[in-house]
Amino acid sequence: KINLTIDHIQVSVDKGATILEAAKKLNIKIPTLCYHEDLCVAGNCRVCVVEQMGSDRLVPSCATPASEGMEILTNSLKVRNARKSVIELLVSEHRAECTRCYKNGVCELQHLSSEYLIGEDGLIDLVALKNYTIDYFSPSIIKDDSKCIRCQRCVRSCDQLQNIGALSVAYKGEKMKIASFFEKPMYEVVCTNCGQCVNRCPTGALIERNYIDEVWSAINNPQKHLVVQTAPAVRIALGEALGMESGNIVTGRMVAALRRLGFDSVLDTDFTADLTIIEEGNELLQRLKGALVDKDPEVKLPMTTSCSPGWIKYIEHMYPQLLPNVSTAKSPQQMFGALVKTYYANKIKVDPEDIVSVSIMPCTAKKYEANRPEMHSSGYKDVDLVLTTRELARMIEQAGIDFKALENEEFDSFMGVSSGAAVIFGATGGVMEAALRTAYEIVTGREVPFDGLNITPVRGMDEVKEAAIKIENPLPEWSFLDGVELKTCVAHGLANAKKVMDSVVNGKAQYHFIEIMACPGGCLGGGGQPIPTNMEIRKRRTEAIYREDEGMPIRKSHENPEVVKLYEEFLKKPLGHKSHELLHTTYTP
Ligand code: HC0
Repeated sequence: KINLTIDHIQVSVDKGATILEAAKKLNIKIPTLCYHEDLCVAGNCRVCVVEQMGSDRLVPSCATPASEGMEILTNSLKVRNARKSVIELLVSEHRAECTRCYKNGVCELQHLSSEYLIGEDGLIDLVALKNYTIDYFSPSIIKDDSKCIRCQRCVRSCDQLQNIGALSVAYKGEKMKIASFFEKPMYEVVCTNCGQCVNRCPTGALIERNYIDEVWSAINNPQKHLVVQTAPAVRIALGEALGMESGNIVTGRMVAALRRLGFDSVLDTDFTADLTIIEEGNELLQRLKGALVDKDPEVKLPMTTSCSPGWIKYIEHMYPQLLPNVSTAKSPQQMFGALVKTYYANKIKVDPEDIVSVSIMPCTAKKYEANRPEMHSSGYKDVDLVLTTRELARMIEQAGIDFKALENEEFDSFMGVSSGAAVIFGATGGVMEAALRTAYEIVTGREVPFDGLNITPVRGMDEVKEAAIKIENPLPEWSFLDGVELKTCVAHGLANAKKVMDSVVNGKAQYHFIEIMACPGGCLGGGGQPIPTNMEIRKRRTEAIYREDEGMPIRKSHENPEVVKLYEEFLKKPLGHKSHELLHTTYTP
């Protein structure tokens, strides 16, 4: 242990802990900007400087390890003056049009500027002297260089969490900026639209492209029938953006709020998450048969999941040779969109032309996914508008709804009923767990041999997780699987996806099925979720997801009665003609 004092208070920390961490232990808040708990330390903004007594230096608390006998002052006049100068400089380089900024009220620089009483005096508007670009071209993310304070949190998010490097530091000195490859628009470079940079940008330099006004216009158009679907991970995080603690499940309140906002049908992406399991599970079994029985060289294993659009864009860029390994099943969002304008439109007797299909997603890449040219299989754009969890929270605030006071309401049917297996899609390992619950039962007629359906080896925040299930005594139709050990792997965050895919490419991994989610923790850590994010918050969201699953009356996708009915009435059978037309696709490099 290391003993030191901070603001004259004794504290002991483990060797290697920083001054910032030691101060946190005492509940002393030191302001930070370039620091983020999920990322390595950069120490470049100097906002977190503190005074080390006995030395005339100020040191950055985020980058300085605590040492024995240190005496630290976090709020001396010297510290305050230095910090204020740093903040003044940052503000002078930042286009501070705060009242018109999307991040107004939630900008970390604005907050510090207010805390340190940065007035007009002495401020030089350096932004006016510079050329800057605003990149509006991506359907997911807006990058506004005039608001960038060059803290590089985005660069580190893209590099360390996602191993992509779509953003990096370009030029030096006053010309230094955060740029994409050759300063091309984000949609032309390797950016996967995951939004992890947006989640960690302290200012309005990187924000989601919002479609709030488009949704309000549609709601207020009496010709239009507004259908909304909500992703699994929204219901366990939306409350955070509306003044609640993390880890609250707000499914019923969210449904009530969506009705109050004016949506005509409030439905659930979880319904098509269950449907995805039926289609994808059957596809896996079909591939296993093709590889093990027919020995067909065209059949590719391991099969990977396909529901995370950031992952799809990543594999298209980085491992195009492995695209045949990706499940052809569309994501639940897109299956939902294709069904809404065909099956559902017919059921409620509304012309699909008059339906506006909106989805609420924890994800910025879902905006891009909905715009992909493949996603028109209903004959229309399957999903018209995608809002993030944050955008929905803003609409609820705009409408003056007291979210905490809402009574729980139920989703509409049809396409509103789901299972616990669908809810856990929102957590890393959830799609795998849901798939195994169903696939094992299809093959053996028995429940998966895990405690109460909980397949714990695929749960949790380990970077790469593996689980193997031995198939014994299968039903006659699946006798070729007798004794086969089904090997699975789960990774979340694209840096971890890279580790898994490299091991597939070099032949070291012998998996049958791999789940990849682009974001840390899975969709619950998506780029459209409430800010801030850190491991602690993601863990609380994860616990909430599994609580929601445990509390559901149905916990296996194949037992969802609405999905069963959908097959009876419309699709007829998994992987059938209609399914191929509406629910499957292929991706090209
Ligand atoms: Fe996900 Fe999904 S689980 S990708 O993370 O599969 O975004 O929550 O909606 O589509 O269902 C996100 C979350 C979804 C889809 C589902 C899948």
